[in-house]
Amino acid sequence: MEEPLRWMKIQGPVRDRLKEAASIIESTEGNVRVISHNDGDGISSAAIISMAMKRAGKGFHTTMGPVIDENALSALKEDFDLLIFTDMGSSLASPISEKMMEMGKRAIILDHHKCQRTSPYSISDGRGIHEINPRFHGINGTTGCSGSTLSFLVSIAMDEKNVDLCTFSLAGSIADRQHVPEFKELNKGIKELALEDKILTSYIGMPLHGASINESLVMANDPFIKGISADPQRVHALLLKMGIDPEIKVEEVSKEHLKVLQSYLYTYLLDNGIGPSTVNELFRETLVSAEFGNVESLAYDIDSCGRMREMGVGFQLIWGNKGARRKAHDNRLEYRKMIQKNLLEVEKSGINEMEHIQWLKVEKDVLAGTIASLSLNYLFDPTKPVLALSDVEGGIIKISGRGNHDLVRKGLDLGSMLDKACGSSGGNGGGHDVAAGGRITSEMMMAFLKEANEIVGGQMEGGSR
Ligand SMILES: [Mn+2]
Repeated sequence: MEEPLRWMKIQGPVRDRLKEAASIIESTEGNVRVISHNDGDGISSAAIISMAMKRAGKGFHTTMGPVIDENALSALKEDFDLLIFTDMGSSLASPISEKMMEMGKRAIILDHHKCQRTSPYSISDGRGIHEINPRFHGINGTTGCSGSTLSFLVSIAMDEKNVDLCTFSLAGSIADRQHVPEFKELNKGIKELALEDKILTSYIGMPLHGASINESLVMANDPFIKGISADPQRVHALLLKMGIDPEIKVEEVSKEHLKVLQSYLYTYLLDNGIGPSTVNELFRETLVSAEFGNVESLAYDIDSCGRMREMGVGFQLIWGNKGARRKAHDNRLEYRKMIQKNLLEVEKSGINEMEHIQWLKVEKDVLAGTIASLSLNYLFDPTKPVLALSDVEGGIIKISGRGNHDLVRKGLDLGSMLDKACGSSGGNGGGHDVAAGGRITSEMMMAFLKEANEIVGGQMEGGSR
């Protein structure tokens, strides 16, 4: 294959900026400090760029944590010559720039999050920062490019041999849910490169993740198959009835058997009132690595390391450590169990219905977003967005709102709703149309819900306003 960036048709300013980032790294003689986000995309971004530096013989030190703030920035020690931010940095470009000028050092920002500016910071502008963010180049940073995408593209700009890291580029994008309903823009180019180079293979099918076909159905949360998931006896009987040995690996199930099982589940989910677009999204392209298995499964293993605050385990997994791989898989199982326990509780206790929204209380605020989204898609009325409310310290309620693409098409914008409704309850909120969050004080809860209900009603077709 010709030079990968050219092959993927990554040309013009984006290609120039990737190449420039590569040459900044190559020209750095001293230590490189990498600071990345602590989620699945952040861990993958960090592991990819660190591997590229190791292969290039560079000295580096990598940390992963929450998105850095100005305090953490001012506490930076002068123990590096180049600072690289991955999966974060664009929103703090201005203070980072000041800090770099003060220290006389350089920084690279590889970020895909929204920011207020319309053009990137550049070293040639005297800002001390070389910033790459797809949003400055007409590429969708929410769906077409993650932090890992950028880390990977800089890595292959450094050396084409790093093309094997494409698996983790795609895993990072999956962790940021950029694969549903399909890979787009830069992610799509990388997927095609991976298939063309035979690093990955693909088939169309439902996501089934687990050590055995049995485990993959018992532990299924997305989809949560009401009446089947979490019921080992029912799963066992169902598989036997289809002539499938429950203990074999998903990859070992014959094509014919897989077809029988998947068409059964397709019909079952539809018959149980699951929205057709949710069911259709389940039947998507699945990527498989000979070494790392199902790439979506790999992505969730890495992501759950972030959720369990064991980012180093996810990082080591990507670097090929077998023990870390087992530990990451255990982390995922533990996380899946926690989610499933909460889903079963929610299924039992039910949801509070209002005219245009539904809401429930979730004890652990870190699970709220996931529980909101899974309850909407698999447990309750898919035509009303779900708000999950969690009590956190100081009499504060944290809110996670989740919708789906059908609702967004009908006018739902949870980001603007939470901005408004939290704002008039003395709190704050915001985010995307399909997923957003906010905070209010607990005594404002009822007033907030009433206004949230009215705003959503107004946004949706046939609403009350
Ligand atoms: Mn990200």
